[in-house]
Amino acid sequence: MTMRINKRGRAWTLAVFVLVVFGALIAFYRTPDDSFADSKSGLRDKVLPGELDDYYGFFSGGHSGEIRIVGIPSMRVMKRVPVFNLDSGSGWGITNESKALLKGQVVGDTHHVQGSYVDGTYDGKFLWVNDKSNNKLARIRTDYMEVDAIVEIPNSQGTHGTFPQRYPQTDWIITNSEFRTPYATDLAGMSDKANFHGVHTITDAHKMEVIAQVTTSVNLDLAATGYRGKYSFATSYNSEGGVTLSEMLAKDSDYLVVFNWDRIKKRLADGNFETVNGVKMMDGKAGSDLTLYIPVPKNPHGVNISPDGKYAIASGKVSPTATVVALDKLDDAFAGKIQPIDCVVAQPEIGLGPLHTTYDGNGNAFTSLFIDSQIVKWNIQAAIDGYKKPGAKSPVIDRLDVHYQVGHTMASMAETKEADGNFLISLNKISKDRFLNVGPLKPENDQLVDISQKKMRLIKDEPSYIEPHDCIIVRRDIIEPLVKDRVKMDEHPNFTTENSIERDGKKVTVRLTANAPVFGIQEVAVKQGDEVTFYVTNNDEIPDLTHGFAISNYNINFVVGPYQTKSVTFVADKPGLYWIYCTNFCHALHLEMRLRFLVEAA
Ligand code: RUQ
Ligand code: CUA
Ligand code: CA
Repeated sequence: MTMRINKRGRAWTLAVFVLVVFGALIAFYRTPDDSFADSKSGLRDKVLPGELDDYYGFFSGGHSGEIRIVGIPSMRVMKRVPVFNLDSGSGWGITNESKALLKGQVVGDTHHVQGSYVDGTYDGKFLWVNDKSNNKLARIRTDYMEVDAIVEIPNSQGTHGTFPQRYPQTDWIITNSEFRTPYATDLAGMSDKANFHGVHTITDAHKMEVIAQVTTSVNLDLAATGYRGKYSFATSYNSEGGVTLSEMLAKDSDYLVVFNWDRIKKRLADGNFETVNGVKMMDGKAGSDLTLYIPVPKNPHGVNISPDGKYAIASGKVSPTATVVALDKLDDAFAGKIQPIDCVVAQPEIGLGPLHTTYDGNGNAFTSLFIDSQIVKWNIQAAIDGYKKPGAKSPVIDRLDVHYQVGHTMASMAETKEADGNFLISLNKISKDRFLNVGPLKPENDQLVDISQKKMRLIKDEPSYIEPHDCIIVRRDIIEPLVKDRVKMDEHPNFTTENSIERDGKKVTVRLTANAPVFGIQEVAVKQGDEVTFYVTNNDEIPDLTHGFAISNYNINFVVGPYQTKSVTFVADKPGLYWIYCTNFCHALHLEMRLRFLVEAA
């Protein structure tokens, strides 16, 4: 009996042991829906050491004033490109070259990075980004990934939505003024709300000069352009013309404003415009033949065009709906054959606080829901089929919780006709408990999502520094072949392969070469009060070999990439000996790469 029990006990123990081991193995190899494991869809969502990413992500940096280049799917931040900000890592805002572009301002608020287009997709050559705070538009050349032009947008405040022409190529860039302003400077003129207006600014993408502005009585928020080069779009949440929150929320409906490019071009050709502060200005207020005001419920924010070019989708922040506008109806609406509201072909209820919509290229839309903290996936055709049909099935296919309070969302290549439906980024404003506590100012949480299957799958959390608003995700093969390892040396008029010190009165010009591990001059002597200019050329052509140039106690610090030339001009106001040194670890003898700067007391 005892023996039998023992035998049976042993059998049970063995059975339990086998089950536990088996269970553990299953648990170990199982891929739960929410895990960070590789996708069942065959999408590569891990990038191992030594491997390269599949996409370039270009993220705005909000009030950091910069933009960032992020590898996708790894979400590794590979580079920060200073735009409107001062950056001591690169010397942006310190060199003469960058100061000439910044014009004394070193703060910015970048929201919307966009790329240059040919025939509805990226050509990879340029990026543009707005500065909402100082009302500017910057262009970044992608061969060097550096800003090469900044234009000030006059008559505009809250310069926000930004979008390039998509077809036939990017010749125009549009920007919207979110804040309405008067041009008056007397108190009565400034106080009268009737004098306030929004402006839709058209900038020449090549010359980076403002071409024209179209004014509206309403504010203009986010921007888009169509795929036929005929129309641009702006949401307006302040159709009330209010100046306080309650005034701006008074009406149940605001607008999607459409701008007619053929008619704007005709006005320009005919000279049919006013000139305000040097800008050609046209009246696009309600009733103008330049604009169409399509009603959208309440306080809309984002507007995004579907990759097939058929629809504009705008969402009302305080309405749980998305409004689908059929772009093939716009010609008839501008011709007066139908009413603006007749362009609306669907208005599905999708959730609370809808902001921005992106696309997978398979007829599905993905809208960020700020209040619900979700991305909602819905089918555009299903929404159209069910429009105004009581009891129609919801077009919603899936919902994914994001963490938390998502602003923008963007899918891979989704702002082009080549939307590929692979990845989606959810740019969440609040990370709350997702990362180690780092003090009152927490990182944001940029989440990567696989959208290649019917159900969305969260792949990755990535903390990010304030404050990406928007991003675009561009296939690697479009950008990578254009990016250079070194600049063209003679691109800078003062590049130098020789070293010299010249004096002209109180002006001293130093031409200085940098070759690892020495600067071409070992001692520069000037007098207190001299105006000194250094032109520094990095004569090393080796990729990745960057030299730095810092002058001790003189608030000067910048880097110079291979074959690049940068310059700085300053008054030598402090007497004494100040070491100039290379800041970028370039050689085994990098620490010895320095020279003496002697300032003789006056
Ligand atoms: S705006 S979410 Cu420029 Cu949507 Cu920030
Ligand atoms: Cu050159 Cu360090
Ligand atoms: Ca409103």
